[in-house]
Amino acid sequence: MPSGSESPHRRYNPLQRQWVLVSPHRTQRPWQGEVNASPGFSELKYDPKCYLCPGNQRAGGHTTPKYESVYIFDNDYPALLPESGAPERSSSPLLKAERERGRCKVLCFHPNHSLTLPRMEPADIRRVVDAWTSEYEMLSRQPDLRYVQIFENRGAMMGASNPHPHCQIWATEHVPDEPAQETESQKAYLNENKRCLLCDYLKVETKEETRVVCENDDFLVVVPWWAVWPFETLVISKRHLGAMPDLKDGERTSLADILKQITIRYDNLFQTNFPYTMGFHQRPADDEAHEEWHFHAHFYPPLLRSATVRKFMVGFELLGMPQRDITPENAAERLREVPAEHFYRGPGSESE
Ligand code: H2U
Ligand code: ZN
Repeated sequence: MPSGSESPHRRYNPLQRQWVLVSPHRTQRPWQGEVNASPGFSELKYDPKCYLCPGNQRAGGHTTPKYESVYIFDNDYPALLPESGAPERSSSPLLKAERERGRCKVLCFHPNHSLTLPRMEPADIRRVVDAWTSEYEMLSRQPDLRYVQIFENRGAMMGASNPHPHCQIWATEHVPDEPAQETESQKAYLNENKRCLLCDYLKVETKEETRVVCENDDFLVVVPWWAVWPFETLVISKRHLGAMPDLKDGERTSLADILKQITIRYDNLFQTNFPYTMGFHQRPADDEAHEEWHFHAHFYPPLLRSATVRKFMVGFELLGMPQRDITPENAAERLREVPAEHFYRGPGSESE
């Protein structure tokens, strides 16, 4: 960490081309909030009321079959539809609209209602990686789709409607704004430097070490220099590749392993079922080769000081720019210091 960084400064995010205000001195202000809460794990292996548990009824008369590893279905309440008419012409260019076709799917990670990624067996997470890969392949082949966004909302705090381990996949006709911005940034960096932005960033973080949380042969996890959320992390593939189908067999196993590693650390940090939104950023599925694209995942967790105290994007952050008190270096250190083994040994644990 460079000297002088205990005073307020701003840091640049080269993927989003945005700044974040860092105010490390503010962590010294008094705090009298709650520091502990219950672990928040469900101990039910099967919940008769859960629409994602094997054999149960879903909305619209569908039944979730008695699946044994992963299960994928079309979202019964899709935000996007395969067929969608063009919007009516508006009365002004300031009232712009475009058609957006797409698909929405739900992917259950495991039949056990109470398991979460950090508590799943590595071989079971590997099955999830395989399912993500074939979904990406299948959806990116559709001529009307140009982006495949795989994401997991975990915990009610992040809007997950159900504790059963699952993620969503939304595939869209247009590349959404976040990956579109990352595409432009990576393209510009490659043009200017003749090297990949995230390959270079990987070298910097490996050398500096202060923001590294954990790693394996094929992936590195850092609290990025420009992190906005207190314990935000970036999972970067060590090899330059653009999307899941490019992963070799061993790299898929490594991806499963690194997801387990980082989510265990998250749970251990506040000894809770740690909420987050996570998702993969992959090469757009349009007609271009996208040599600039470097596969990665973002974890955006809202928790700040304990299992119940979260960060809100309000005030200056809504009106001006994002701001953080705890430095990325400090967040990485705290995530590194927790044990690599999951703290929870409840009746829902696989290891029992
Ligand atoms: P979230 O927990 O991230 O909200 O994902 C659950 C999804 O499951 C959600 O998008 C869908 C919701 O539309 N769903 C069904 O497809 N069928 C149901 O019977 C209930 C919920
Ligand atoms: Zn369930």
